[in-house]
Amino acid sequence: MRKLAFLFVAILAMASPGTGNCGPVLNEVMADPARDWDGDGAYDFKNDEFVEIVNAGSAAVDLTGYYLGDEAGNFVYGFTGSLVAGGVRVVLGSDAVVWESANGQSTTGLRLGNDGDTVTLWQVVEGTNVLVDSYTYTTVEAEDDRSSGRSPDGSSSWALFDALNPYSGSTPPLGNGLAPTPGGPNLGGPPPTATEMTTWGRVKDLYAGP
Ligand SMILES: [Ca+2]
Ligand SMILES: [Ca+2]
Ligand SMILES: [Ca+2]
Repeated sequence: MRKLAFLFVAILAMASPGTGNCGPVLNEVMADPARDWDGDGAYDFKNDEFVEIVNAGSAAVDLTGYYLGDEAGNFVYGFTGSLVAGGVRVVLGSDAVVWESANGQSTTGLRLGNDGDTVTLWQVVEGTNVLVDSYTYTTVEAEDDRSSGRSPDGSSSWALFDALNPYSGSTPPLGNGLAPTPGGPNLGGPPPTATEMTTWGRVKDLYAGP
């Protein structure tokens, strides 16, 4: 009986992203960008969307076989390389377009609807698509330049990063007054190293002003 109880707890732990007993999970989502988040010099509603993942586990993870998907589970981006424990990786809409083009798909990007939508993270294990994590956001979260993110990285609670477009309502997730951090740790903190995220420098430039 005790063994059964332990097994149940273990299964629960595996099924709950952000409990510290897992690998990559979704960490931040921006569905309705209003500026040039991918740093290509132009604003585009599709290319400047982003989804960030974090490795919430305690060891580096090979991201080969992990995919971002839309609400129907259609893949929009395939990861490569490895991610250190606690490391974050951002996928911009333009990254998804490049991946889709290389994989013979229509180049619809991350497909983050602005009326609320669901983002999914998958791992293909021996030919089977396994849902690793999903996040469903509301239309409030999908307003100009607001992102929703785990707060802090990898935890089970989500906040609205609303510094660029403050939200004063009371529907969770509540605004925390902080800026979105594509490729950087949520809730401030030092920016990641250059090898972790090159886009971060471009994002910082956005806030530096003239
Ligand atoms: Ca959108
Ligand atoms: Ca852009
Ligand atoms: Ca972030």
